[in-house]
Order: sequence, then structure tokens, then C-alpha cells
Amino acid sequence: MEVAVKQWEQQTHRLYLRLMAGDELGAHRLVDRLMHAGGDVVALCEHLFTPLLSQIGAEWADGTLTVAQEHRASAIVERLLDRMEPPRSGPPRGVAMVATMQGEQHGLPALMATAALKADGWHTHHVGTQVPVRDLAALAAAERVDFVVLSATRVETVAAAEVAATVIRWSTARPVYVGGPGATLRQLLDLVNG
Ligand code: B12
Repeated sequence: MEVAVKQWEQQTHRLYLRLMAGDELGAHRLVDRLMHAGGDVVALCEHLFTPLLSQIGAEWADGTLTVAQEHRASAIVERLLDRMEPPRSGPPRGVAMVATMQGEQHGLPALMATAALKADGWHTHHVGTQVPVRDLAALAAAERVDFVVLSATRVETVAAAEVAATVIRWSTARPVYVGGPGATLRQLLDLVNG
């Protein structure tokens, strides 16, 4: 969707106000409207949800928002992401698995990665957060995935995910891609599509 930067800023602000009011239905309607206007999952994640979450994180860090307000907003965003799956026809392009490693509680980037991969036509197993590396490697092998994606949000957890990636690559002989803060979903799609 070709939306001007200012329009994304306005939409982000509108969504922010709905989240702060706990208006989940209003938030759903806004996202549905953008999707119907031709918005794709990656554009919405990168131009709407990511800046919104950065703002919420900054306000939480400086004490403007309480933990309860941040949690409520994050939980609504999780449910918005769950609903964004566009209908697709035809067989999947392949099989993907997405997770975060132990110590990484930030599940939203992984949810965004899953939404982006599904929209790109991959059958995607979303395994959630804080998954033990051996269990993830075993499941990836059992499901014969084409690749594994590990999302991480902090410097420490990016480093831990890189170590886990080496273990999973070694035991499954499959590519493993690690995303960190600031990495984009477009980069992820470029990686998986070669
Ligand atoms: C929501 C949130 C939480 C929620 C998470 C809820 C959930 N369901 O995810 C909760 C409350 C659990 C939480 C906890 C903590 N949090 Co927090 N949290 C956030 C917040 C507000 C949003 C996180 C987020 O989703 N960011 C947006 C993501 C989408 O952006 P991104 O990281 O650039 O991700 C992109 C890429 O990763 C890409 N992507 C995803 N997968 C892949 C894969 C590949 C291969 C590629 C290429 C790309 C890719 O997709 C994303 C799309 O743009 C951020 C603020 C912020 N600025 O991010 C703080 C933030 C990340 N948290 C922070 C902190 C400090 C914590 C805690 C340590 C706090 C504490 N003292 O307990 C704990 C950590 C718990 C743990 N063990 O992990 C700090 C981190 C600072 C740092 N750099 O270390 C931040 C930045 C807040 C701040 N301003 O201080 N948090």
C-alpha cells in the first residue's frame, strides 16, 4: 500500500489513542480498514506496529506509561497480529518455524515474522517464546522445515539466539535466520527467498 509517511504517522497516533483507551474493537476496525484499503502485513507491521511499540517502550521506560498500560497495549497488538492472516490459495511455498529462545520474552517480533511469512505463502509453525533449543531443533527436524527463524529483541538475547542457531543448523542441516532489534521483515523475506 502506498501510504505517505505522514499518513502512517497519523494512523499510528490513532491506534495509539485506541490502545491507551483499551478500545480493542476500535483498534481492530482501524487495522481492518487499512488492510481493506490494500495494506499488506509487512507494511502494517513496519509502519504501524513497530513505531507504535517503540513509542510505548520509550514512554514505559521514562515512566509516562505504567506497566499495566504497556501490558494491555501489547496484548491487544498480539491479538491484532493474530487476525491479520490474509486468505491465500494454492499450496504453500514451503515450511517455516518461528520462535524465541529461552530468556527472550518479547514475542511480538516473532508474531510479526510469522504473520509476514504466512502472508508470503509459507506454512509457518509458530512455536512461541522461550523455547528450549533442543526441543526446537527436534520439532524442526520432525516437521521437515525448510528453515527456522529466531527473533530476539535485546543485545543479550540476540547473542544467545546466534548460539542456538548454530546448534539448530548443526542438528537439522537447515538454515536458521536470526532477527534482532531494527532488523526488518523485508530483510527476513529477502533471506528466506534467497
Ligand atoms: C512489549 C515489550 C515488552 C513485553 C513483551 C510482550 C510481548 N508479548 O512481546 C514485556 C512486558 C514482556 C517486556 C519485558 C521486558 N522488556 Co520489553 N519491551 C517491549 C516493547 C514496548 C515492545 C517490544 C517490541 O515488540 N518491539 C518492536 C519490535 C517489533 O521491533 P524490533 O525489535 O525492531 O523487531 C523487528 C525485527 O526483529 C523483525 N524480525 C522479527 N523476527 C525477525 C527475524 C529475522 C531473521 C529478521 C531479519 C527480522 C525479524 O520484526 C520486527 C518488525 O519490525 C519494547 C520497546 C521497543 N522499542 O521495542 C520494550 C523493550 C524491548 N523491553 C525492554 C526491556 C528492558 C525489557 C525487560 C528486560 C524489562 C524488565 N526489567 O523486566 C523485560 C525482558 C523480559 C525477557 N526476559 O525477555 C527494553 C530493551 C532495552 C535493551 N535494548 O536491552 C525495551 C527497548 C524498552 C525500553 N525502551 O527500554 N517487554
